[in-house]
Amino acid sequence: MERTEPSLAGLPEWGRCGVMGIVNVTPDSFSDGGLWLDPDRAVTHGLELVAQGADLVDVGGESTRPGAKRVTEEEELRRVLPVVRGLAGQGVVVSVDTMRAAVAEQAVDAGAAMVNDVSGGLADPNMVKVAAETGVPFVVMHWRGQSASMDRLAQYQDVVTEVVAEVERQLEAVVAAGVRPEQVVVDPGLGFAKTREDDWKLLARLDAWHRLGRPLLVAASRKRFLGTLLADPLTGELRPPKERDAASAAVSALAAAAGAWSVRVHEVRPSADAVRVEAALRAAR
Ligand code: PMM
Repeated sequence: MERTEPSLAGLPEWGRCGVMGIVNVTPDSFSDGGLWLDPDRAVTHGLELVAQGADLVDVGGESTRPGAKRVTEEEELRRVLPVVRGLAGQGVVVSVDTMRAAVAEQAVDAGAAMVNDVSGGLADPNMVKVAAETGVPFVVMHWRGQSASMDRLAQYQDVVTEVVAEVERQLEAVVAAGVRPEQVVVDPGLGFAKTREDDWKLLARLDAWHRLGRPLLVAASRKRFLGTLLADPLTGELRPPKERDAASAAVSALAAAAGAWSVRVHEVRPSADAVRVEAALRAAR
């Protein structure tokens, strides 16, 4: 498939699908909750991810797993800012994973180069203004509502068409509110108001995003649809999150082949290798 590489304000070009490593500074994220709550450990982990081949590191202080309760803004800032500052201070390209305008703004002041808002500007009325004013790349992910209720919102006639159209509308809305189109990254939001079948259908049709003309971020890492796919055939028990990394890397290779701008993963090395394999194949054509 044709590789569309629209320019993305202020970020380096990798010449292949990028790898975004995840540092969740949370006690309750579904696969790594509690591991990186201490800021020094979180910074060390982020640097390890870069050493393993991450092109950028996504720092988040609030879990968005289905059913998760929201943390206060104060607590989110306390978790995220020292880690953003520590990593950016060492030259790492940092993205901040937040739905709050104040967190995004202060994280950019602390050195973040990108804002990853899983609500695409819908959760906080001030977010789009902050995205416009800071001018950094801004992720518009497909989102239908907060984690506490999102599983009920997974109702589609034709999931691919509807998800792309809803993101396109939000892309138009953020641009109308002052965000430059070159800032925007789009994301199907796998697992957010999606059934397992919806996630597979979206992955099967990543080409449907090309018409938006914006870089595509794919975040499948360790998600439940992979746990279900790899469930124990005897007991039906889901494969635990940390044992979904080979499948996550397989998705990375396929997403790269479908022209994704970047994949977002917990375990970086296998996906960093996978996107390099895909780039070598592409170059040999
Ligand atoms: N998923 C999670 C968190 N942040 N950001 C983007 N852009 N896209 C996603 O699909 C996404 C995200 C949930 O996964 P985690 O708890 O493992 O970080």
